Amino acid sequence: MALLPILRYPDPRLTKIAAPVENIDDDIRRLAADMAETMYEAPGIGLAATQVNVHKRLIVIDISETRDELLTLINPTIVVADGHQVYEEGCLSVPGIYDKVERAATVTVRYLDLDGQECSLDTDGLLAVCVQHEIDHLNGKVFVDHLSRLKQERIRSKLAKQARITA
Ligand code: K1U
Ligand code: ZN
Repeated sequence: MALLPILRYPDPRLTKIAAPVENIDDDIRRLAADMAETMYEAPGIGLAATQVNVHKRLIVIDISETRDELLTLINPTIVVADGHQVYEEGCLSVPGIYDKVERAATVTVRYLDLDGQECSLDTDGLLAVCVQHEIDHLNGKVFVDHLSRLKQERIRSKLAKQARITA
């Protein structure tokens, strides 16, 4: 397995729309394993393939405290979304920035697992937030895009300053 580099906002590659996975083969299984390792090491509770510069519709999530409830979702689609919730989100591509985002309170997501089986997940709370956050990545959107223009500008300049310091 391998740790993969994570793209940082405002890298334009984070705005690409990911293509559906056509074949669940060993390459996809290896990518999923590498993404899980990268998410656990970061550490994070989710990761989308877009964030590691692979533009395929694949996400990994583990919101458990024990870090042993890995979900791998291929070609995830939200088929039902209901209600509203506000959660303070972070993002491995936007390090050190946290802000409140409003999203659906409950979602039903359909996806394929690593065996190509069709699955459906009804979820709420943090898992629903995380699923929506990761599917946003596959659609070229980061949580910052949900914030005001002023906040987006402040975040861009803060991250640019950090990048200059660490260069
Ligand atoms: O997609 C990502 O960048 C991962 C992101 C997922 C996420 C967090 C919060 C709300 C919605 C989606 C993260 O994992 S940021 C790091 C984080 O939240 C965390 C890290 C370690 C332990 C617990 C949480
Ligand atoms: Zn993110």
